[in-house]
Amino acid sequence: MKVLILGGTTEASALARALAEREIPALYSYAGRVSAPKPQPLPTRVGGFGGVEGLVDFLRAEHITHLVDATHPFAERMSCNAVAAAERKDTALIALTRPPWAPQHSDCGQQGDDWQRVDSIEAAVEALAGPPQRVLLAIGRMHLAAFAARPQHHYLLRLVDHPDTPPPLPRHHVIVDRGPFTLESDLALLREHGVERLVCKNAGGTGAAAKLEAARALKLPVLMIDRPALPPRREAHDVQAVMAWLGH
Ligand code: 3Y8
Ligand code: NAP
Repeated sequence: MKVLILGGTTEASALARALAEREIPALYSYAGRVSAPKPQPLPTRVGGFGGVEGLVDFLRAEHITHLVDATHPFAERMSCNAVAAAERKDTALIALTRPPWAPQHSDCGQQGDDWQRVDSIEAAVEALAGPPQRVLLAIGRMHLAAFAARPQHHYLLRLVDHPDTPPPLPRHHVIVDRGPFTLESDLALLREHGVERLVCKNAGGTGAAAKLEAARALKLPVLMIDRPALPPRREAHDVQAVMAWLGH
């Protein structure tokens, strides 16, 4: 058995630890999106494979028997490539993915979450029409340019790395931080910057959920971007289920 983890999430790191502890032969893969990805307890490769073909070649060259797609729910192209490559190479595939977050409804007097759900980054930009607001844009770096269409807002940007070029947003403030985040730090962040609205992706999981708890406490509206639809594949929601699938 030899496992390849397509990583980049809190759950992928937890799986890497579980495999390393049991000394199961495995490799960890990052896309190379950030300057210093978290070190892993497994041999790690960084960078794209070169599409489906490249991934098939890699699976063959490294004698991979089990492919675990533990990428983020918005890593749509990687997940599609994993399904195609696993099919072509007849490699066993499982996705380790987190259930989407759901809004909490009002109970025992506490007001429910105030979510507006949209189905894409572009729809989120559309929804930001209207008078200037102070907006926490917690969607990372790759899709900031789309929000240049709504220059009236003041954007608080949380990025993993300092941007190499200033974001195309006339009014913004950059915070460099990587998760997992805590309720305490996200409450302080929202208060300190007078945030009036959040924009975020429905990542699920625990690493980025603190901002939603903080928004709930401060009764702030959330513009929630639903995750893209992915091709059908076997899915697990926790490390134990993946270990069981691997026969451990
Ligand atoms: C390179 C590798 C771990 C993994 C930690 C999780 C939690 C913190 C929440 C906010 C939201 C965001 C962003 C986010 C989270 C975890 C997890 C998660 C969101 C690292 C990492 C890599 C990346 C890539 C990066 C993206 C960006 C997205 C920032 C490591 C830290 C916004 C997604 O600058 C860039 O180009 C950044 C790009 C893809 C999305 C975007 O569009 O910009 N993640 N994030 C991975 C690679 O190279 O393969 O160093 O750990 C991993 C983590 N990011 O082990 O604890 O599991 O989700 N990452 C989102 O969810 O909206 C931050 O700020 O509240
Ligand atoms: P993506 O758009 O689905 O993938 C684009 C290309 O990046 C893929 O086709 C592949 O290149 C390469 N790639 C992506 N993930 C890879 C991995 N783990 N190992 C090797 N190559 C990878 O992916 P993304 O949204 O840019 O996400 C990149 C990474 O950041 C992933 O590891 C993901 O888990 C992590 N991440 C993403 C988000 C997010 O919001 N998207 C949030 C947290 C973490 P080739 O076609 O050349 O093989």
